[in-house]
Amino acid sequence: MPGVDYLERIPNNINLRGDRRLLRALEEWQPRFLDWWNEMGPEGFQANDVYLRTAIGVDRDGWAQFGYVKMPDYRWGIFLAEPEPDRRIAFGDHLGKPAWPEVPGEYRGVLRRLIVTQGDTEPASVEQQRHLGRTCPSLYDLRNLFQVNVEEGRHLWAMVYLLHAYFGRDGREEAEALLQRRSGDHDKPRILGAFNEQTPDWLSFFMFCFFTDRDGKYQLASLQESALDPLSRTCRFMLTEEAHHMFVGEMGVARIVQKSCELMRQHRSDDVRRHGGIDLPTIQKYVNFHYSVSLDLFGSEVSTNAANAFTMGLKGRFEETKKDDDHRLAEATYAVTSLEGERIITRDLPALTALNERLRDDYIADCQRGVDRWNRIVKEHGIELELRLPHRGFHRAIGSFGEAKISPDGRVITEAEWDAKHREWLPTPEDAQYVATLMRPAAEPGRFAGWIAPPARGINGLPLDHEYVQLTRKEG
Ligand code: BYC
Repeated sequence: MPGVDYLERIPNNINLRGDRRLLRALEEWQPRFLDWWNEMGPEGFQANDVYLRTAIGVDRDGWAQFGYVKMPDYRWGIFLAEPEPDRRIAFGDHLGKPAWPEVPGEYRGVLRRLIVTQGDTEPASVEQQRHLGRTCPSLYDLRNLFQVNVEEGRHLWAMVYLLHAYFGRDGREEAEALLQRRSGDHDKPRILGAFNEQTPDWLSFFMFCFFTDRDGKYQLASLQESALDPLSRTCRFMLTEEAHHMFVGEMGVARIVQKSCELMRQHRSDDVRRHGGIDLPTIQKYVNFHYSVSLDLFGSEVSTNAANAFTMGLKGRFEETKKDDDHRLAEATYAVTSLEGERIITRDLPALTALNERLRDDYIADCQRGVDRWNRIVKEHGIELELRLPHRGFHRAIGSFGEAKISPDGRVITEAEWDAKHREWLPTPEDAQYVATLMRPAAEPGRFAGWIAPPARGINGLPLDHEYVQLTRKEG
């Protein structure tokens, strides 16, 4: 356990005790965070014991701690990955120079904005998911939801630490504002589009963890390359937590697909809804929705913001250090697919301004690998249907495609065609209503709702019928 001070009010591995000013600022923020958590965190389960994994160290073994915790008592803290000795800047104008221990004055504004944008998504997702506990498909899933939620809460801590430690009064104000905005709120919404959408049911939750948390993976991986060493180390540790969220999403959808296929085989019928399952065409519509709003999170295809962040050394590419080029991209080009007039075309553009698109491409390839794994389940059941990622231009709000209507198979279509067809492509209110009828709690140990298959194994080697959330001791 390298250097984690776990007994402190704010567990940390940054020697917080040695920085009185920062300690005081964070201790002032802590009760406000807890107020936010109690108001906007998982509704109705704050007094229950949950079998959670808590970070006690930043190495691989640091995750070995499992135990029952009431969520408000979770040890939210500040964990940075171990420093890399003599770390050098891997890209941009400062390539090869030592990584920065502090924020350079000239980059303050841009860095603050990146950190605030990242930080804002974390509480947003907790807010989006706060009602799901009431309709859990099993105690196993309920516990996973809460694990994801407390870790998103900790990711907020990670960004708030950076704001308090490196951005003075502006940072403190931003840290406050992170607790003030609310997902979906008309007057004070969260910053990015996907984080103002609703997560009303567990199908949406699993899709969100698969698609939207995966944006988190790619954004954090790019920020991990940052010349600002504390940001890099913070993101490096966050990425270890992010992996579990994507696992929850991928497995959740896989288990729904599995159950649907089982029902189709058992009843020799495609009409899975009659038998209490979620049919594959409905799953496809949810894929279309969550994938497209998550694609928007990468920004426009051509972005001077992204180019500047790269040149300044603030945000790199995915796996920057593994890339075999000059890491400056002054001359390089990159193939970008976008809408020009009425046509979708792919052209080589300056690689620097195409960085958002490049990251989106990495993300798309990763999503496809997951979809392929879902399709293997379908195939194993002898069913002739494939889930597909829609075209990158489908149902987009940000970037060139935001200005047009694109079909899932990548045709530029008229408003009239969109109006006639979008109900086949995106979840309709009736679909959502049907999914909502399935959302009845299965909260006895070992029980699973009828629309989702049990997972292959329990948590930390425990059986599936373990009481992962103890519901007997209720709130109040
Ligand atoms: N919604 O040059 P452009 C996660 C704005 S998820 C609303 O195209 P840029 C997590 C943009 O701000 C990861 N606005 O884009 C997952 C700009 O505004 P201004 C979160 C948007 O700046 C699950 C304008 O449009 N982390 O961790 O290159 C659960 C033109 O911008 C959107 C990050 O995002 C949008 N979708 O890139 C929990 C990393 N897209 O300047 C957590 C930090 C763009 O005109 N953020 N705009 O006022 C960034 O790196 C960049 O801000 C973005 C945008 C990639 C988001």
